[in-house]
Amino acid sequence: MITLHLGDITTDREAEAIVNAANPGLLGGGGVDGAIHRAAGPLLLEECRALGGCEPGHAKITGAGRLAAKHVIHAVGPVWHGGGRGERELLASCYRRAVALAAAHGCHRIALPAISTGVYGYPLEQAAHVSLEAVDAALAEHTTVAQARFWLFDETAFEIFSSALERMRRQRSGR
Ligand code: AR6
Repeated sequence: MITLHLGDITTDREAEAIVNAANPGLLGGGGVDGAIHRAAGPLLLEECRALGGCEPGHAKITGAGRLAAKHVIHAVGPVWHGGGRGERELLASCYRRAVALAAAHGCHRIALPAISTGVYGYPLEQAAHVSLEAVDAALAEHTTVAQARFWLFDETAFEIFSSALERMRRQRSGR
């Protein structure tokens, strides 16, 4: 099941894992990454230092410091260069790996941001389609993960994800 939520992902109280839109250094940054590190506290950065970075399209897991969740999954999306440098596959891949990691760590509910749609510049409509399709397929593969909770930070992003989710569901039901 995919659900959409408007607001700050760090306020999620139901997910056992929160996915972060990280960069390859995994040492924090702005946007959702900054918000997650601020809310989790210094323990998270300490754990991240031991990870040795992460390639775009991949994800790594840590504890969650002071957050209500048990884990943070640091997923590195692609920087948007116009769409011709494998951005779509890299974006889908980091979501797939995030869901696989959640499943491997026994998480039933995960919270996810709209990876790459901020500083990394991925156009929201295209990102919504790719992200929802990737997560939907990953949930079908990892059935112990029962809910993917997408957090959209503003109303525009929320509307775009809502339309994309509706379109995906209509296509699935053959209408
Ligand atoms: N909760 C939910 N969504 C948020 C929040 C929040 N608290 N804050 C921002 N967003 P971005 P990226 C939305 O830039 O594009 C960082 O510096 C935001 O509106 O956080 O993957 C990292 O360290 C946007 O829709 O991530 C990397 O260097 C979405 O989250 C780089 O940015 C993603 O925006 C990663 O860039």
